[in-house]
Amino acid sequence: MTHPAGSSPSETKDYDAIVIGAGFAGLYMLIRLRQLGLSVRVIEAGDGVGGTWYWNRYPGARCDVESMQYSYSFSEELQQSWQWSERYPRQEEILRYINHVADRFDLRRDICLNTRVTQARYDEAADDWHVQTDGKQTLKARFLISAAGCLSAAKVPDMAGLADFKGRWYHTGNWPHEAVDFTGQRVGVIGTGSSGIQLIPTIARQAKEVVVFQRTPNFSIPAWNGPLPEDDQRAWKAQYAQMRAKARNTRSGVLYDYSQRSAFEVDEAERQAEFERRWQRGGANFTHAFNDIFTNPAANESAAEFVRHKIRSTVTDPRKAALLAPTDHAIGTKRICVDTDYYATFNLPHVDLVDLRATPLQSLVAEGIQTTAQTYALDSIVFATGYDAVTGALDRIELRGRGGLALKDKWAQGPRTFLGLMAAGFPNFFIITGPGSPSVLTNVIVAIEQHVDWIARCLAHMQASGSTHIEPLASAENDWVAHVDQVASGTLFTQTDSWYMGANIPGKPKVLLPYVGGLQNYTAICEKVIADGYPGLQFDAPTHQPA
Ligand code: N01
Repeated sequence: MTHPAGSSPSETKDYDAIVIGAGFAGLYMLIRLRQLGLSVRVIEAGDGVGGTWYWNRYPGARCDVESMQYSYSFSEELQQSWQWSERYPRQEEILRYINHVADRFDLRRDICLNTRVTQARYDEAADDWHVQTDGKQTLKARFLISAAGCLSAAKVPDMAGLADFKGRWYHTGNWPHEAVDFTGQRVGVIGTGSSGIQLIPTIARQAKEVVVFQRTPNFSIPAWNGPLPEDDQRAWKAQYAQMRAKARNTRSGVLYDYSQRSAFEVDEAERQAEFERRWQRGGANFTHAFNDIFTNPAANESAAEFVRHKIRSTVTDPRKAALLAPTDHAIGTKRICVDTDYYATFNLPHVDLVDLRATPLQSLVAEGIQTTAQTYALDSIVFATGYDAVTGALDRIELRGRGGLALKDKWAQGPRTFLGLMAAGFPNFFIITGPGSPSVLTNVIVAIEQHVDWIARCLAHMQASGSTHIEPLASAENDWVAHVDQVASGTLFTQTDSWYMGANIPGKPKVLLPYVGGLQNYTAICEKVIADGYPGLQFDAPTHQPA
């Protein structure tokens, strides 16, 4: 039975599987679990489906993967029938698409909205999971599957004086559902990552004054967004299956133009021409101009300098231009941003840029933001300050495995998983796009479908062999963690303080959270595990005594 917004079942209920989250991952997992004949409950904190795209409704929110690729591939009818309107999809359009999927596949009856999982505890005797929600329900299930998302635990920094601020404040990842009108307002924006870079030009079109508080500048490539021509859409659809298969066989799950050349196989003029060609095409394709941009500091610097030059030639005020041009990290080692008019926005007379490195933010005060230099009077403040990424959503649940071990404690020195899918000591528990899988370095829908399909195939194998218990061996987990670390150490990613490294969260261990070995290589490893009969996984519970 569907539980409408605000209501929830009160009795303790048993299911075969409980899925945490009704975003792209949770919905597809539900479809696959139903196909296996399993009873499923999806628990969703929001009062609608959509996950990240339900919460991120800030002005200008848009995906930086192109519409034709940022969608499910599991249903030919679905991908043929859905019409995208723009090259890069707006948040509203993605949310409409997700809702369409929920209706089309009749998913809502197994989704409990407005309910947050607060605790999940593995019961060794029963070999099942007991799940507690904020609605004080207790649900039991053999399998627990996290579809809680990689960028869902919004992080408002601990800032002195937040409670004193007399205006209104917002976080991009938890935007109000009612319209927010900044007309005539003085708005402060803290944060210049992907969210801030999308939001700042949009707010600047409305507000009387915008003050951007920047700690670290980011590299951004223009989107050159526009309507998606009908012909392009038709061409994609004519060969959708082949295009999807090709995308799955790339390192990021996106059909970029991946160069096979080193930046120094060509001369300076050709290198610049290649960067220019990609700049004119727009989007994250830029960082694939040469095959050594993520591994060779000199190759990376040539790409970075090209972008810095673009910034300097766009932003007319030399002070702002210098502040906006990143020099502290290799391009692409923080998530590359894709924008519409970001740099040009700083040419508007009512848009100011404050360098928090030179004049650190001291506190919020009743009238606005106080730095070491001055107080900025503001009506509203927007925190575009990001997420406790990849592990944050799970850390916020009290999730306990064998012997009462908390997942948070197990991961205290950095996440440990087998394939990013499972954790030793946490039987019958799967994580979709977990740490140690390609996740946030990919078109996440491609990564989600790969994980969900793998989990469904694994469960089908268990059904066929009559087993009800699965758990990775500690040795297999150790080997995987060592491989993830070894691949990471050959890249420039580990040299940058980014959310990929957990560096944005005080106290979080600095570990490259996603697997950087490429989606296609990762998928091949997962396929081999299936083909070889699931080595590294133990089926059936030695501690479980059937009644
Ligand atoms: O968050 P971020 P985001 N004082 O962590 C600053 C995806 N996404 O929400 O770098 C002052 O990238 C922080 O500064 P610093 C995408 O994967 C995709 O923008 O820590 N500043 C930084 O500038 C993306 O990467 C899309 O020095 C503080 C900013 O806040 C990911 O989500 C759109 C601060 C946070 O940047 C996260 O992006 C949006 C403090 N105390 C998001 N704390 C698209 O598809 C933090 N900052 C287009």
